[in-house]
Amino acid sequence: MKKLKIGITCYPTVGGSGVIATELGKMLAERGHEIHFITSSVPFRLNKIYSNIFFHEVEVNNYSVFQYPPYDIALASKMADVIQNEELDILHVHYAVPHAVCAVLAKAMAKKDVQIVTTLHGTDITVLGQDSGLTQAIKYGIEQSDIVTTVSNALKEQTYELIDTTKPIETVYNFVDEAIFKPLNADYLKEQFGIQPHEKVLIHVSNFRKIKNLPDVIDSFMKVRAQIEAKLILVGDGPEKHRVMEQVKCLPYSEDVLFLGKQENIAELYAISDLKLLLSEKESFGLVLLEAMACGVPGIGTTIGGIPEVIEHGKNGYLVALHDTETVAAYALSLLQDDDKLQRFRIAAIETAQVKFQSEKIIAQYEDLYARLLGIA
Ligand code: GMT
Repeated sequence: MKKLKIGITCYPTVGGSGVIATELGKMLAERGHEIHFITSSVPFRLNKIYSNIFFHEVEVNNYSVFQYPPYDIALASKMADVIQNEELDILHVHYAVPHAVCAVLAKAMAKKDVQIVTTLHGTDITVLGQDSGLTQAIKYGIEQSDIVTTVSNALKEQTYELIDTTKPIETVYNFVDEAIFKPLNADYLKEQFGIQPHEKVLIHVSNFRKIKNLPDVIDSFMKVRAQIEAKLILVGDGPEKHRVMEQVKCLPYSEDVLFLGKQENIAELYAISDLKLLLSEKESFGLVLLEAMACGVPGIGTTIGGIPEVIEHGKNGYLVALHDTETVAAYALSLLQDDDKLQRFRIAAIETAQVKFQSEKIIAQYEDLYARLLGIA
């Protein structure tokens, strides 16, 4: 395929959408495309030097005349500069607001025929889409984009439910870097965390927002722990963390819940884990589930949003109704008390990650979509 100049804008801090945007940029660069990240800081997963990846920092000066720093205008202005100076073919933005709206404004400012691709990740629709103060902007960003994608079919349907639009939307699933998320041996970590070799390990990774439903994760674990020796590893930080810590303090087996805070080498933590819990109230995809699966850790997730597109019930994990912690515990025990079954689920999880969500296949889907837009298909 012809090598393209592609601009990428995302939230560069920790979060699934930023991870996907960054990994996409890295993998496109490995295929020879020239990538220009236009973000407020270097994306956190951009941890390697590439000669064909460039970073354009969006700087917002907080002049006293402004009541609020004008980030969106600064971003649009920087995008317009990059479109013009670098002669971008594609500007791929992640999130409808503000990024798609900024891209549309930037294209008008730059007076260039750059093609805008917008990927919706979930929170921008399922949370922001319910905010009447933003609906018009989200609809505008979606409709003015040249192509819109969602990370699951469920998110596509939710977008049509919440945003009154007939814009065609395509599903392009998330993926992981298989070179990082793969089965590893990290038994030494078990010892460091004081986990006995025979103890089973459950893991939850999130940004501890309310929608991640941590109380059910704790409750499910306590039910499991009442039956078998196990530990729960909680990775991440966020608004609900303090409340969750307080909740755990008052429970039996509180010493079996380990709060690890934010961690970078999550694959090593998956290497010592047997089961992943993601019991969210809202989840457009659940990238953390896929990361775990790629490392050989099956998951139990709620029948919410895109989770049923990642977990195949009874094969690579289990699906449960929201707040049904009895069933979560029953399924967890059925796996953790049967090594052969757990092994079958582990293998199936790896296979799902490697086949259905294979990165090469997904990157090729994005390339096809760019080629279609540029008429070079
Ligand atoms: O889950 C979060 O709170 C972070 C959020 C984001 O915007 O980065 O994640 C969303 O995008 C991820 C990547 O596509 C998805 O895997 C998550 O499911 C999605 N989160 C929600 O829908 C709540």
